[in-house]
Amino acid sequence: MCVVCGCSDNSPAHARHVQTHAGEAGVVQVNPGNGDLHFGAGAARVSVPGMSQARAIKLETDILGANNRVAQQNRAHFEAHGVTALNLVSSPGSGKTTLLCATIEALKKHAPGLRVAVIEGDQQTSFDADRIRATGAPAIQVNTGKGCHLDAPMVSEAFAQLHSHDHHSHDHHHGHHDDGHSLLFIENVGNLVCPAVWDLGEAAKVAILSVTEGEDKPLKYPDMFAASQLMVLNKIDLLPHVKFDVARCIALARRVNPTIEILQLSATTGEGMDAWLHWLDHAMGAHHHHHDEPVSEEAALRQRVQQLEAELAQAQAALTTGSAA
Ligand SMILES: Nc1nc2c(ncn2[C@@H]2O[C@H](COP(=O)(O)OP(=O)(O)OP(=O)(O)O)[C@@H](O)[C@H]2O)c(=O)[nH]1
Ligand SMILES: [Zn+2]
Ligand SMILES: [Zn+2]
Ligand SMILES: [Zn+2]
Repeated sequence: MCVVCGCSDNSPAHARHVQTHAGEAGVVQVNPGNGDLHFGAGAARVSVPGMSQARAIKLETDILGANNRVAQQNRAHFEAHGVTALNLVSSPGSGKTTLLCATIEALKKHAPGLRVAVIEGDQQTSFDADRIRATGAPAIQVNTGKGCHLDAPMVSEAFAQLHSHDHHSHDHHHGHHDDGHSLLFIENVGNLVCPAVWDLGEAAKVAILSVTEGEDKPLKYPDMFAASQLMVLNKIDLLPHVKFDVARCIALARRVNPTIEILQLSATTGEGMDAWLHWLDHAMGAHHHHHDEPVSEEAALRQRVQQLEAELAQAQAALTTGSAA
């Protein structure tokens, strides 16, 4: 996990090795059957050369604690401005920016008054922010350099930039007023590992998985799918050309996170976009809800359907992948 990588203040000359001395047992676990190694089996769930498990835990707790305090401030700030923030996480190239551009275009028709802004995280370049700005929506690029994820202070700064571009005389000592409801998409750095543990103050994490990546990703990178409220299965237009078992992917995602919601779509053909727009509408909450049926009844039904789907998926997973666990 990146929280503690490269932060060792101990001697780096200490090579990573099987540490069996007192207090350090279990940094690497060896499978006696085949020699496979597990470096995340210790208490810190990560191995860092030259660093004890206790120190790794302490460092991670301190760093994430500092991050989480800013994340809470972001959450309050978003709330005060009527902003629903969504944190889009995925491997590089799953189609996050393509989906965002398509979403912004679709929202121009479906919700013409709705304000949508984007914070784009990448190590280098402003390509993604440029793609968003080309749609007419405001975007701020955040380059992380060597960093492999966005953190809450970065999002705080980027939101302030959006703000000052949005209302020219935004005075940050203002009593926060309700500016009407708006959507803020935060596209995280393409990385299926560490963005899972960094709270940015978002309302929900949305994991994008494309069908070219393989259906086993939810089990291989469980933290991300456990942390996400929704999995968007993207590039379904490519299903005829790749070996990808959608049902198995869904079962594996539900094994990691039994309540995860799942949508299948193609950001390039537009298939499945309506369900995604509907999901966004729900994410924005009651303010913006325009259904005829009572919200509570529909929500209860959706929950029941999800529950049943999860049970079914678990049963299927037990049948089809039980031997691969
Ligand atoms: N066939 C197909 N291609 C897609 C779809 N969505 C995105 N792509 C393609 O996938 C590639 C990567 O798309 P991006 O939108 O740049 O992916 P990203 O997740 O934003 O990438 P990073 O920001 O670098 O992590 C591009 O060539 C897109 O045209 C889709 O639904 N179907
Ligand atoms: Zn992108
Ligand atoms: Zn990281
Ligand atoms: Zn403000």
